[in-house]
Parts: sequence; structure tokens; C-alpha cells
Amino acid sequence: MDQRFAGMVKSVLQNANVIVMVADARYPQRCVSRAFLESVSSKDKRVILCLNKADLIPKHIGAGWRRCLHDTYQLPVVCISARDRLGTRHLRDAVARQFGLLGLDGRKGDECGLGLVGLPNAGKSTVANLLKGSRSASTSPKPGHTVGVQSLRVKGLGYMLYDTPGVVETLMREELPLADQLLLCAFNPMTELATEEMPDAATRLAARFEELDPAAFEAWRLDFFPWLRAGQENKASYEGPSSISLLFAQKLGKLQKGGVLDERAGASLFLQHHLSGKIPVYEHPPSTFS
Ligand SMILES: Nc1nc2c(ncn2[C@@H]2O[C@H](COP(=O)(O)OP(=O)(O)O)[C@@H](O)[C@H]2O)c(=O)[nH]1
Ligand SMILES: [Mg+2]
Repeated sequence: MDQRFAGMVKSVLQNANVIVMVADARYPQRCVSRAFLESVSSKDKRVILCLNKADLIPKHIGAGWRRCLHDTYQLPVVCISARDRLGTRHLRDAVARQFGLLGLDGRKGDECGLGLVGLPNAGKSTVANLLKGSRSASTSPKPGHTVGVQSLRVKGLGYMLYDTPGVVETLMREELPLADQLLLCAFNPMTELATEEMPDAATRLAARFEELDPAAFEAWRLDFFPWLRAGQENKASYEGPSSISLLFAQKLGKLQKGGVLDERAGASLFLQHHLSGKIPVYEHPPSTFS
């Protein structure tokens, strides 16, 4: 891991005793790295892994990941949906237990801090709101929204909350290949990519879905593009990841002048579809753990 990055993360977390690493429950292995976890943990800092967006996966998958990641990293792991406020108690209990293990108790006037780290769009600000119980950390559906360090003192919480600043989020994001940045919605392709870059991005994302779970990706395609079942000759067909943009263009009737399917428009629609969480393809925990 790059020195600049490690230094930046350290300075953000210097006042945090407990660190909650927020990861997307759909693709936990792609968000969590051993090097990162080692760089944030120390003798006097405890890390909790929080798998968020559990509403987008089946319960047994979340439970499988919880066991697997706990065994791999020897850390407390909670699986929650910050948006739907599910698993709140587990998260609060885990936080209280870790502060307790450090011998810290906000009620005794100890200076306690809780740091939220994770990629852009993992749901850190939503988790902050959940912990606070009201809305004052601003959240946004646009990746990369939190710009400066946000520290929040919350009445009755007994600790300060620190949200990851945008600059650290950006560095975390840049450690990943573009396909994973797209998969994890770690940036907004609608605003950050040029139209001509959209088809390539769509192909990379579709290729990731193929790798993660080809059967689930196919089931979604057959459902979303019903003509693929019947194999209609006059319509776009699926010929691998690079054909996904044309399928979207076909479905939405996006044509260029001359009646050819508009691949760029189709690509942009596929990327948006994924940003809104509508493609039910997720990473499966290793079978030995399930
Ligand atoms: N489906 C789902 N979406 C969530 C959940 N938590 C956050 N989000 C959405 O993810 C996006 C990013 O959330 P935000 O808290 O701003 O993420 P941050 O960039 O890590 O601070 C927003 O559109 C949230 O509504 C969740 O539990 N489930
Ligand atoms: Mg945020």
C-alpha cells in the first residue's frame, strides 16, 4: 500500500479508538484487504467489519460471509442494512463491546472516538446516521459525496464519530481495478466517464458479473431481456460481456441516426441500472464456510 495513503488514513483515524470498516455485503472480498486492515489496527485501536446493504443479498449469504470473514481476519463482523435500519442492535453492541475491551467509557469522561472507513458509496454516512439515531451526516446516492473530515459529537452517544474524508475515499478507490470500482459503485460513471468510455466500462462490469456468478447473471438477463429466451433473430443477442450495451440499447429502443443501436446510450443505461442496485449478482462465500 502506498505510503501517502497509509499516512493519510492514520491521520484521519488518530482520534478513533474503534474503527468500523464499512464494506458492501454483496462483494465483501473486493472491499476488504488484509493490508488495509493491518494498517488501521494497532494495540489501542479495535476494528469492526460492517457488511452493509444486506438488504441486497439473501440472509444465508450474509451469514456465510460473517463466519468466513470472522475466521479469516479474527475480527468482529456484523451484517446490516443501514438504509433499512436492520442489524442496528448488533452494530451498537459490537461497538460498545470494543470500547469496553479498551477500557473506555464515554460516560466517565474518557475521550472516545469512532472512525468510519470504507470506499465511497459503501454507506459510511448512512451508518453514521444509524449510530446517531438522527440525520446529520449528509448522505447522497452520488459516490464521493463526503468531502472534508466530518466529525460529529453526538449527544448521549459517548464518543465522537469521524467519517472518512473524500480524499482518503479517492485513494482507497484508486487502489482497485476499474472493473471493481464500477462493481462497488465507488465512483459515479455518469459524471466521471466520457460517453465514449461507457461501452468499455460496461463490458468490464459485465465481465465481473460473469466471473462472480455466471448463472445468476444469465438468469437476470433472461428475465430482463425476455426476447433472449425465444432467440428472436431481428434483435440483439448476448454474445458475452461486450454485447451488454447493445442489449440495453435494444430494450430501451435507443437508436442512432440510420437506425443502428446506440451502444453508448445502452452502456450508460446498464451502468445506471447497476448503480441503483438492480442487478442481483453477488459474491458467494467460499463453500467451506457455508
Ligand atoms: N440498498 C442499500 N443502500 C444503501 C444502504 N446504505 C446506504 N445505501 C445507499 O448507498 C449510497 C451511498 O451511501 P452513503 O452513506 O452516502 O455512502 P458513503 O459514500 O460511504 O458515505 C446511498 O445511495 C445510500 O442510500 C443499505 O443498507 N442498503
Ligand atoms: Mg459519505
